[in-house]
Amino acid sequence: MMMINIAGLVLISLIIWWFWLYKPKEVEVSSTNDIKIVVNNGVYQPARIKIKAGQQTVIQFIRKDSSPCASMVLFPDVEITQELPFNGNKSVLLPPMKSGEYPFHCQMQMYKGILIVE
Ligand SMILES: [Cu+2]
Repeated sequence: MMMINIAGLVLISLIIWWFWLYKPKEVEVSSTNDIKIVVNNGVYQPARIKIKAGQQTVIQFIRKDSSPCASMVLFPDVEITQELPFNGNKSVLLPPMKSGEYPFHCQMQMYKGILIVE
């Protein structure tokens, strides 16, 4: 009985850690071309991307996580949904955007990133 309780506690704290406490390492990229994001271990890396307002941007996603969670990336504000091939690269073309912050994420929002347009 004791063991089960401990296992339950560990599980609960893991869940809390994952959803509320864990912050992906924030790496900022400011660039207009050759932006690459690696999708692995539950994080986009980098997860903060600075791009220029008013011009098209191409971001290349490199997916290394085989879980179905990683198989899609969504940019809800510009209505882009892109499937990412496992162990492959996929370029996503973003239209010119106004300055602001635009989140992007997987379909379940476990992978999270933000585009900073300025
Ligand atoms: Cu997901």
